[in-house]
Amino acid sequence: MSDFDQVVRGGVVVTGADAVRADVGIWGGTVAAIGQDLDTSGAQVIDAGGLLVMPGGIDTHCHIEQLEPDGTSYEDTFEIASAACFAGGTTSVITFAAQFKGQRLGPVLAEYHRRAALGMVDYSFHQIINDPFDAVIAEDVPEVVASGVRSLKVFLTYDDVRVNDRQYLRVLAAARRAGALVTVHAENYDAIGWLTEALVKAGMTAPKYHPWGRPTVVEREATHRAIALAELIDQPIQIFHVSGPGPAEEIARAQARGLKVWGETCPQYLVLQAADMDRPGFEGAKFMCSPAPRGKAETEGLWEAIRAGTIDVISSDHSGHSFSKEGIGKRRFGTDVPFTQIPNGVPGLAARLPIVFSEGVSKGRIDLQAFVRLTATNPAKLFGLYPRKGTIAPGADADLVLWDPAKKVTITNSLMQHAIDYTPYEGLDVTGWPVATIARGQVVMRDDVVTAEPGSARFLARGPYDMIKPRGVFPNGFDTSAIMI
Ligand code: DUC
Ligand code: ZN
Ligand code: ZN
Repeated sequence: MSDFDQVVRGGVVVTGADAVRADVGIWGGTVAAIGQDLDTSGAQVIDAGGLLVMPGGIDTHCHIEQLEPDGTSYEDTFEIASAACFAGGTTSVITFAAQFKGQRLGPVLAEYHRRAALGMVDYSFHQIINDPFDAVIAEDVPEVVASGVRSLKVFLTYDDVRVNDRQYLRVLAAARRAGALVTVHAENYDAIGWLTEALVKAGMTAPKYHPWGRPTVVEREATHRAIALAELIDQPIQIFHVSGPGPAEEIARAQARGLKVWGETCPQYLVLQAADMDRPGFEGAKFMCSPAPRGKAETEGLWEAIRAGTIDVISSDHSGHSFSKEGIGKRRFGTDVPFTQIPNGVPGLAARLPIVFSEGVSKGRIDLQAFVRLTATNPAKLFGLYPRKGTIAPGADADLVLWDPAKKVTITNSLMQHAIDYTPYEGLDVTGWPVATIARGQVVMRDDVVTAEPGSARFLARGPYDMIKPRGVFPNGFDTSAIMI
């Protein structure tokens, strides 16, 4: 009788470091052994012949069932989003708990826990801080972090949710005291406001003008400022959704100086372009996200930054806004509106791994191990999930994706398995596709059919870890985070 419940047999096991032909033995939902010709007697055998066996993807930036200030929410429920994740080979997410003005964090987080527990994909949260008033900073942030939500998120732009520089400093200091990472949406609020007002006054209001209102320079400036202020507090940060080499250079310079600054990008910046928004009528709204997709040269520059390690995580920034449904999603405020009133964001939970694999590995830009690092291992390490998640090793959760590297697929919305009525990647040809997804030892997707039980999701509490410890270096030698201001 073998020591395993299941054996994934005959695949090429790929981790962030290696690619070896081996079997993976699973017992009780965790990896028990990796080896040649494991004993399969009495175990369920999952044939991986001709396939890659990789860690399930970890998507550390996705907006699932996120509430809006008016009480409505992004369209995918956790249940549907879980199906989309499994369809695309992703087995863990870090999504958002969004605070709005005047709210204490405890009840906000509790509501997101209630919703996420109804899904199937393992989850954690970034706590969005929109209103860092005294009780939030002094009491709520330490409580939220102690409960296992070890990352905060701030927006430096957007009317309803942004923090100003002084508020950002407050959040950085609170994170430093509590031992949390801060993630940042970095675009310059006033510059975008200025440009947008000019565009609207000039009658340039179609979706194609969205990128005109937020060119690279506004992202570059905010990235530089976000890093400089983090340096002042000595607080580690990750810059979200880097759209091109301009902001990536700011990150590279900070990293070269030894600062704890990391960069993330998303598939939309690897395959979409500003020109996609230049379509007749309202069609361009399908591609509107912020920062805006740029051009082909920026895409190649991004790959350079990825290969250099400046950008070491690729997440989806999945945002559930349908295109054709009246009164919601992209049409929330109608279609006869300036681009300023079209909700930002594109869906991408299921498309993330196939696009990164196809554009990266199949086109020869990165190797298999880099693919695993970018989509699973590095996000797990940066956000305190490693080695339980993000690798294939004895003791790790048996979260696996069985991948056919040669399968050619044309992306179409039904394959995405989300609640959104379109994908911005419709018609994109990819090489490489997930054949099966295994979450904690259960086969939850095979041949595009998802079979997971709603309510099987688990919260991933994240304790302290070394990677995000501050350096103890201050520009003026004075640790202001030690003082509650
Ligand atoms: N940009 C964001 O900052 N959030 C959601 C979607 C988007 O495009
Ligand atoms: Zn953002
Ligand atoms: Zn986002």
